[in-house]
Amino acid sequence: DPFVNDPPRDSSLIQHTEKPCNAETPTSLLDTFITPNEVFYVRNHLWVPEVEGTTHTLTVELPDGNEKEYTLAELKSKFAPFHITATLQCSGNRRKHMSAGARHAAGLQWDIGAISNAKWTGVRLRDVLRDAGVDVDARYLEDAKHVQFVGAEAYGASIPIDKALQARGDVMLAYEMNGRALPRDHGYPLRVLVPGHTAARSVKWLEKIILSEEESQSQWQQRDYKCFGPNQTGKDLDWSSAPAIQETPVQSAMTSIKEVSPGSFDASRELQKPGLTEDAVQVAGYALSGGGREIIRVDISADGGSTWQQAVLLPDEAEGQQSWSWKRWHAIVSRPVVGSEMVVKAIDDGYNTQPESYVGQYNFRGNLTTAWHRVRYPFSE
Ligand code: MTE
Ligand code: MO
Repeated sequence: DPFVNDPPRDSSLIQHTEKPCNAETPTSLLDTFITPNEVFYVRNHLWVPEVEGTTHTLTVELPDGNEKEYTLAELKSKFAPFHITATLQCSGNRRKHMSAGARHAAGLQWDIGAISNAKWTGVRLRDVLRDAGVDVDARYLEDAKHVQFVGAEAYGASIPIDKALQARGDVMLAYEMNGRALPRDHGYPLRVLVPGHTAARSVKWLEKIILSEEESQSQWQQRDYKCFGPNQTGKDLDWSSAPAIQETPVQSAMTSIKEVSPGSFDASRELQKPGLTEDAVQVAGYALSGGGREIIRVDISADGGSTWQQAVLLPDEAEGQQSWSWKRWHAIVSRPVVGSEMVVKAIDDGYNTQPESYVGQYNFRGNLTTAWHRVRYPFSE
C-alpha cells in the first residue's frame, strides 16, 4: 500500500477519495481570506511521497542537457525570498454543478471547495533559472519554450516559458505556506506556485525542472486538464487538438446566505450594518479570475437572474505584483426582492464574466466549470 505513509488529515475536510486523498474545504470554512493550512483543500493524484527536507535537492536541466543542482538550504540562502497571497483552484472546482446543470461530467464531483487561499513564501523561479545559466531577459530563447516540473511521486506538468520568466509573473519555488513549512499534503518541502494558472501546474514535492522545446508529456498536461466542445467525448478524440489549461477564467461562488437583522454583526467580514433598518438576507462568497486579472465587480440576483444588485468587495490585503488572490464579497438583499433563487456572477478587469448556464459550457472532463452559481432560497422551498 503506497499510501500507508500519507499524513493524517483534519476531520473537517470533506473527503471524496481517501487513496489518493482528494478532500475539499467545507463551505463553512471558505469564508476566511486566508485558508488555514489544516483545511486547505487537498488534490493528490497519487500517494504523498516521503521527501527529506534537509537533504532534498532540486535539479534544473537546461536545453543543452547541462544540469544544475540546488539543495533546499542553498535555494534559501542564495536567492531573495518573497511573498505572494495566491489562490489555488482545481480545474474541477464546482464540477458537481456542471453534472447537475447539464449532464454527468467525468471526475471527482467537487462542490465549491476545491479552492483555497494562502500566503506563500519562496524564491523566484526566474532568479533560479538565471543562476542556472538561462538568459532570462532574452527576447527569444532557442530550444526553451516550456518549463516542465517533475514531482517526487511521478506527477508532472509544465508552463510556457513566458510565464516562468516574466518579471511580474511571480512564479515561485515555495517552501512556506502561511508562515510555516509546507505541510506534507501541500508539497513538503518544495513546490512550484504558478499564480493565476490552474492549480494543476503548481507541482508539489518538486524534484526537477526541465527547460524544453516541448510541454510535459504527462497525462496531466496532454489529456486530463483540457476543455473540449460540449458535443465532444473521449471516443475518437484527438487530445492534441486542444491546448492544456493554463490561465483560468472568472469564477465565483456563494459561501453563505443568512438572515440578518439591524443588530447583527458579522465578525468574519468585520461587517457592521449601520444602514440596516429592517431584517434582510446577507449573501457572501468568493470571486477570482486567472492571469493576474482583478475582480472588479460582483453581481447578485435574488430572483434567479431577473434583477441584480452589486456586492461589496472586501478590502483584504494581498501580496504580489498582480491579482493572484480571491476577493471576498458580501451583499445585503432586501426581503421584498428575495425570490426563490440566489445567483452570483463576477466580472474581471478584462470585462470577462461567467456563462449563464452549463449547457453550452459542458465539457466531458468537467473542467473550468464556472457558470453562474445558483442556490435555491429560501432553503426550505
Ligand atoms: N503535484 C503533484 N506532485 N502531485 C499532484 O497530484 N496535483 C495538482 C497540483 N500539483 C498534484 C500536484 C492538482 S490537480 C492540484 S488542483 C493542486 O496540486 C492541488 O494542490 P493542493 O493539494 O496543495 O491544494
Ligand atoms: Mo486539480
